[in-house]
Amino acid sequence: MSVVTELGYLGLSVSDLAAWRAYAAEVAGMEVVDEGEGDRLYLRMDLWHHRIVLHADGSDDLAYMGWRVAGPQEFAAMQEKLSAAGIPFTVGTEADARERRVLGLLKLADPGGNPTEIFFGPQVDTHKPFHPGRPMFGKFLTGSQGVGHCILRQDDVEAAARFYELLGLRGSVEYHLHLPNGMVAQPYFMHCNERQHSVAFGLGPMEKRINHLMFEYTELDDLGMAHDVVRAKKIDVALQLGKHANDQALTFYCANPSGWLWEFGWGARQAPSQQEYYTRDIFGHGNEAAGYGMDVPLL
Ligand code: MBD
Ligand code: FE
Repeated sequence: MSVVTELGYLGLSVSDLAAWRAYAAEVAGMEVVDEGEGDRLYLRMDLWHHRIVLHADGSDDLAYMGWRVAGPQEFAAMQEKLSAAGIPFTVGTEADARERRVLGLLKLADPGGNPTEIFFGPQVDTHKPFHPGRPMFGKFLTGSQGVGHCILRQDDVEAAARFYELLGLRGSVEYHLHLPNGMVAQPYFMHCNERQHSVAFGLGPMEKRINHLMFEYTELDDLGMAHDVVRAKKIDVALQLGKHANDQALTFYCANPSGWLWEFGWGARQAPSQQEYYTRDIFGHGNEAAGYGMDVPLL
């Protein structure tokens, strides 16, 4: 059985690379690495060569997600599993693998059409200490929990759930949120390691492939510092500080330079072994700036 073990990396298409360089370093605290290619920047969050690539190709959306499998055996078994399920994929060339800094990768699409990669063997630069883009009290929480989580566009939630189950994730609907129009939003959350969810969907129609990327600090004070910087720079906050019912992380959501959201977090609990659902968050998460697809009432 081959299962994915973490959301390992992300590629983001951006139009304003300079704004992104400043945002990633000064707001989030990520290490920006410029290897002189001109069309991209790498964002480090730990010892990996990178966790995020910013591609300056102008579409201001998710470019691809990379899901990790443990090694070459799991990589081969995953290809067999996808073939048996009739899911089309291509095997990345050596040049593709070099570009991603991995030993091997597959390229496919999830049912929402989101470019998806399955890889093994990331380049880990153990000789190069993580150097944050601004002073940090602690680190980014990655390791076996991967980069964080994202909420994706999926027109067919059931099809998306079956696809991610095939990859090895588990989960279900975790909220019934009563909307002002009388409808009930039922977002679906899935996990593949201790991180309570690595992917979620089912928040309704979306303009972009991605609504938000969540990442987590190990220290509360880094979340507080990020929040101060966001407020000082008057960056749009879509959801104010609050604590989710499912992962119980203290988070806030602010706009990134591509006009979608980054969710900054701290203190999430691990995924419980049995399914639960909730009707609201614990506290906070008040709606502030509208128009980012997060106008759902979480309280
Ligand atoms: C999350 O991370 C989230 O983004 C939403 C909308 C609800 C619960 C947890
Ligand atoms: Fe989230």
